[in-house]
Amino acid sequence: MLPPSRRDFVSLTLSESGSYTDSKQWHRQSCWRKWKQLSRLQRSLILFTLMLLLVCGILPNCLVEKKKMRQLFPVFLFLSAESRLEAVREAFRHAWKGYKNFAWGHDELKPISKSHGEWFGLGLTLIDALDTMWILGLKEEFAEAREWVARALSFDKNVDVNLFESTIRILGGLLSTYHLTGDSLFLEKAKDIGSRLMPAFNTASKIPYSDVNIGKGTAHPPQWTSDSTVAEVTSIQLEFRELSRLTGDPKYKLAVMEVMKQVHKLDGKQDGLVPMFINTNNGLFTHQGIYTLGARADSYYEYLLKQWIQGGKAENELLDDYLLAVEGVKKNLLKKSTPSGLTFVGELSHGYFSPKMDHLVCFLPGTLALGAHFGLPADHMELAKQLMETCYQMYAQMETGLSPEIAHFNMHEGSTQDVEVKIADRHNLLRPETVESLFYMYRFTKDKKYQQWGWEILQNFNKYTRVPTGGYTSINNVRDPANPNPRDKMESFFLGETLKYFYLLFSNDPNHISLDKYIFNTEAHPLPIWPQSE
Ligand code: DMJ
Repeated sequence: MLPPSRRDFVSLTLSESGSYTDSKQWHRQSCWRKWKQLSRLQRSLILFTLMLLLVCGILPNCLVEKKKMRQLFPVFLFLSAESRLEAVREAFRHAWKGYKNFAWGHDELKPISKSHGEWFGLGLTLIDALDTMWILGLKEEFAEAREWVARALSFDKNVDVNLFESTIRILGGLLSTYHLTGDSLFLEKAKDIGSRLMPAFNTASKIPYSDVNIGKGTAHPPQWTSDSTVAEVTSIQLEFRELSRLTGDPKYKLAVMEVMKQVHKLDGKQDGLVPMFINTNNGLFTHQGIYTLGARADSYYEYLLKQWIQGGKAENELLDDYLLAVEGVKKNLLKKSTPSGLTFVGELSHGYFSPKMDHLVCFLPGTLALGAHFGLPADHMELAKQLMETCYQMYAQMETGLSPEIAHFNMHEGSTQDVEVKIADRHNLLRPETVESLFYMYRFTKDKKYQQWGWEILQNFNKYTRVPTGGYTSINNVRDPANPNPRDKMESFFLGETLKYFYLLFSNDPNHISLDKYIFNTEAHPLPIWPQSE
């Protein structure tokens, strides 16, 4: 027996003969009948094919609200790799235009006031951006900048610089540019700044001071304390070790490895997690009991792993400390948010957990993935994937699609929003950490969603931080798309790191700065992994 619908169809067919005069109406009815004649499977197939055509743009675009489609079918909307790479080059050129016109040779561009800011007075943005230009293939821009380094860059200046910042940005930038280009100019400049930074290590404990006068050869702690920051004294090792290798002079390496040796043995850690300060007189941790993977501790963890990789995976103490710290993170700092169950890394203060996570912590998925790539436990990669999702959500859940500097995660039952942002934490400084981790995650998994997430972020930087007259600016409020409130500063790491990681994320060539040959310092400057024989 026919199902009821078929019976309807049969009766309709019979009544049709000779009674329809309006051909359009007849055609419609006829199509409808044919449609109803099809089996459920046939109808589903046709619907699915139509949907595909629609998504691929064969049917008119206006039929679909693009944004909705992007959310539903992101896989169909990938742009070609080349157009994304070109978009990054274009962003770089735009940033460079502002720097060149209003801040040439100075540390930072102030794109709104069309002026510059000075920190050390050493052309910080220009040096930080050298290897980015090389990697992006921006030859003209690179040539101009090289000219400035050759003619105008002098470290013979009566100026106080921060040891950590000038090591990772200037020494790191010069060393990596030397390696990429083979141009000895950059090595000479690296030797010059490296040796001028050495007075920082002349302390009673051999834990370096935070500040050095590179003209006078004197060093000192900040005015208000004799402490240095733990992340700062433990994240200069990749650069000084490489300087020793290149110069054949062991003094640089010995100085920074002494710091690692001492920190390795120190009391005051909790399950491998370190406090944020260390005293330069007695070499002990201070302000104990506070543990974070964010500001003042972050790159300690990153450099444990990276030194181990740089040195050919032979320095077991570094590996042991890294593995212990990852377990410490899991045990003490990892929680899930409500309602979505995002895994996040909070902080511990004298036994109390705080669901606060700095954007800086978003280096962690990339570092965990890098470790897993070099043979560390597979569950590091699983954690990396979860944290990567969280870091992406720190962007996606904001009204501008840009992450705040600090997020607080909800853990209360019944919460409707995972991420909350305090008013003082709503700024975005164009930081790189999430894009950096997306780059590692894409390299190791080949999962296109990481490129797609990065693409969304780049578009939001363009929408809310690009200054029409040149440059990009930090903003004060990621929650207000109508008034993100520019801060008038383009940090050097936007060119040194953020745009470089965008470019490498969108490149499908794993040999373009191969992660088996290079290790990125914490300012995104690639340094060679030493050959096993060394
Ligand atoms: C950079 O200078 C480095 O990435 C550092 O490790 C952390 N802070 C900035 C970028 O956010």
